[in-house]
Amino acid sequence: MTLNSNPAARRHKFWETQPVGQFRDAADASLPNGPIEPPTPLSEVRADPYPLPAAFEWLTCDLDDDALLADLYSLLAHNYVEDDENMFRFNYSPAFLRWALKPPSFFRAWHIGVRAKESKKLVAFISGVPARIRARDDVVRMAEINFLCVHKKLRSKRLAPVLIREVTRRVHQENIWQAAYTAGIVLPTPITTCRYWHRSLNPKKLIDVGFSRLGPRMTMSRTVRLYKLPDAPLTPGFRRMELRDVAAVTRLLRAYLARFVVAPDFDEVDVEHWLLPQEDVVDSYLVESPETHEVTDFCSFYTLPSSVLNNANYATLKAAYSYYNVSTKTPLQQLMNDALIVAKRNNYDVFNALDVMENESFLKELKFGPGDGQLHYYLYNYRIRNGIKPSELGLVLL
Ligand code: NHW
Repeated sequence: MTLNSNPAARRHKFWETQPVGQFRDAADASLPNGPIEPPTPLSEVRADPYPLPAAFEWLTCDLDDDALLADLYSLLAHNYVEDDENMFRFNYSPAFLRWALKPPSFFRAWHIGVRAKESKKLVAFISGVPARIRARDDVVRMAEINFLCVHKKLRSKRLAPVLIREVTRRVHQENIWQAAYTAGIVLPTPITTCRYWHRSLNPKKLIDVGFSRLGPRMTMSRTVRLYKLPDAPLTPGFRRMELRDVAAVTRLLRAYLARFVVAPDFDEVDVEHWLLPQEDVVDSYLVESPETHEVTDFCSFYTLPSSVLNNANYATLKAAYSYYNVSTKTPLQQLMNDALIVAKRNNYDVFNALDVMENESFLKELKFGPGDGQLHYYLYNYRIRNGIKPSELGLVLL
């Protein structure tokens, strides 16, 4: 082992100053669960934005402005998350960004850009959206922080801590003191660490772009046969969710999410926003019993393509990401098989799922394979001693 190859031994000049679980406290059983520090009086929350290097200025983003949205799309499309081998980069669509960043009661002040004073070019971004997240019996108002991005040319200049401090300040101004976020890197301290699993829908393309490899002793035609799916869903009464289903889906989802240690506290307004289908953004299906017309099961996925970097034949991979799924009558495995079928029918190349909630129960059976990246989940200013297992987590962040 080389020095500091253990992430917990690495110094974190910024994170060591923040109210998050510190690695050194991991063994301290006397620390209580819940908020790490109490709220400060609102009058003591810093009134002015944090200073930026002289060439840059803050920009509160109006995502209803198509030109600004296009700038944000472009910043992320060129500078956001890549895989370890730099073969793929997330390519969140403009419509997706609007959906992700403008949920009910969103705060415009939490859509924070940094631009060059002279050229007005957008060079960095961070965002928050409000959410109610339950940790054990405690429903907490939080910010979900996402889309932290610094232009490739401005990396390693400690801009990220400035963005994080600024979003924290603006969240505090709304009298909110906790946050949830995920990252592919290890920071102090994950509440849990999940793995992505991938189910090939278009194996030939996935192999051509280097996303997957032909298995040992496998030919392309055997691989294509292995992943073949029926043309239409198999479960009677399986159909797309509609506006009239919001109440039934909310009931199903609330009852289901109550089983997990950390999960969102969704009401009907949230469900309408986060789960009602929007083309190429989010898609949801349910099973309505042909006899009783009761809604008994539900599944959903969101659409997040990745740019394929440096491939002559393909520019993007169309990926579906498992979102929230609830089974009460249809076995979860059968429900998810139908989700795969509709994703395949809608030309997705791959269906991804984390090992959260009860997903482990269908991953292997439905021919998902484990990915190499990990996704760490974090809470800001909220301690969950000893963390939780992925299967105890009922939260999917975009
Ligand atoms: S995770 C996706 C993050 N984005 C990307 O990976 C895109 C590509 N990379 C970049 O744009 C989903 C840059 O590399 C970024 C870092 C901007 C990531 N989370 O400026 P410096 C999210 O968006 C720490 C948190 O020199 P850089 C969730 C790092 O540990 N911290 O780095 C976002 C170090 O601090 P340390 C991260 O490479 C959650 C410092 O930044 C991080 O030029 C945010 C280095 O800064 C990450 N992903 O820019 C937290 N990556 O202490 C929200 C690096 O270790 C917290 N760092 O020295 C809650 C706030 C709200 C609270 C409300 C009460």
